[in-house]
Amino acid sequence: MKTRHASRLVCVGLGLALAACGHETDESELASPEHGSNQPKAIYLRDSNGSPMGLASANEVLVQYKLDANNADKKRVKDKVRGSRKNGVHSKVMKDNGEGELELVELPIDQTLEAALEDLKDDPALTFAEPNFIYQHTAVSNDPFFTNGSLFGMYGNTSTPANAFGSQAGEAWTKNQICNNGVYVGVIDEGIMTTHEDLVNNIWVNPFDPVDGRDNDGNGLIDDTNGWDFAANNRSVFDGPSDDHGTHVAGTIGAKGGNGKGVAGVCWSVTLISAKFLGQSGGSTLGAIRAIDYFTDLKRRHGLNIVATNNSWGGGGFSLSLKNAIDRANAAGILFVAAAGNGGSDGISDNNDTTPSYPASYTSSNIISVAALNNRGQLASFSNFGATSVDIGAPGSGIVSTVPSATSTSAYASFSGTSMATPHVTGAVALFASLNPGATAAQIKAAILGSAVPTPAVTGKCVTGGRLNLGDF
Ligand SMILES: [Ca+2]
Ligand SMILES: [Ca+2]
Ligand SMILES: [Ca+2]
Ligand SMILES: [Ca+2]
Repeated sequence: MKTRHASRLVCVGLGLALAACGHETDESELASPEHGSNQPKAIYLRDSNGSPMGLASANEVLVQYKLDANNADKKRVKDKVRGSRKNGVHSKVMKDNGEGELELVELPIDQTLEAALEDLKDDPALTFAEPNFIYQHTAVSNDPFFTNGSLFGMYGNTSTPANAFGSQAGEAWTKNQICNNGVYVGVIDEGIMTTHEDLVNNIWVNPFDPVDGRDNDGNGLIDDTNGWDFAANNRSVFDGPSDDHGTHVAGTIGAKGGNGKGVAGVCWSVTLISAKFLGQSGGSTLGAIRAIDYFTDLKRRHGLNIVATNNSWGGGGFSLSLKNAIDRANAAGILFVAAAGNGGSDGISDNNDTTPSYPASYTSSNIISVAALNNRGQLASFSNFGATSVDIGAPGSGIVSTVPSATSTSAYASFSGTSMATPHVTGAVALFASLNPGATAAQIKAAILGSAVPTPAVTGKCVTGGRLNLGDF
């Protein structure tokens, strides 16, 4: 049976691959019991005025005992928050200064940091209790493609280098507003080069299905370690240099920043999961649906904090089954960030209001449809637009990111396309989710669209009439 085909939105200059293939696979049963949720390792704290304080360990609290606190006091303090001793320090200088022990208390998984601090604040044995903040070495990119002026998509008005038409990521970083690896993003695309030097630290390793030839987590996929290849129906999500588009997209979302190598993605720390469904000749509706449902299942059964999927692909006509899959993701609180499209067969901007481009043009409320702007804030010549059907503009022309070389070593390349604009927005979703752990998908989408900077090139050409601005989260 032939299925409808989706083509990747490839880079301008490389041509649009509109190719057919029909990988048929059995739908797997998704019937295992729910597992416990994965608690983020870090949360972003704000003070009572809403001002940013920074990242802190989500499951730890520091308690400063008074000098005369005894063991019974210390037990009472920990029992109050059902915590356990993890570490402590009582140095000579502390004693000489009349201070008791400073103890690091680990909280149980169902105890929030905020509640623990509230419970401890008036304890008579304590001078104070406070978060165990997480410090980064620096949040200024030292990545060569950032510092040499090649990475305009990450720049802001006041970053160094600067470009007002960038996503403003560089400004967020200098405020220490950075992502954390307790936030997960699905990349529905070609595969990702999981061993790339600038990605390897942010690639998901499935804790629910160890490599043993068995489908331990019961999702029908044996040893889906880094995700799954729904095109070839196997566990290798990276199959060589042809997985360049997926690897490029992944780098814009989450290439490691501040490591002195290559590029910096919007999110220096985030967990990337690959759902490969585009092979060398494209992908199919069935593959896309299986990829989308893969993430919905991971979130529903395991509680993985998957906030968005990145969808830099398009093609085909209206598919109810594909829309249904997007709606299932919506019900699980997963945003679907989608490329507006690259102008169809002639590569010249189309109006999606009159000529829909799927999946971006589905009406599902979790979709954010993204147009591409160049480094002068102009709509890219190929970029689709739509006053009601496209949401926002983002950098998508001359975007440098991670790719495999011809011999599958780590490399970098410049691509253009709404495919490249989309992951800037997906990265912004992950950043906002990192900074606001309780935010719903609808709240995250509203924040992304609400922060857009009015931009003449897209006035009346997208819902926000503006471009991505993640510098004011
Ligand atoms: Ca599995
Ligand atoms: Ca296994
Ligand atoms: Ca494969
Ligand atoms: Ca880097």
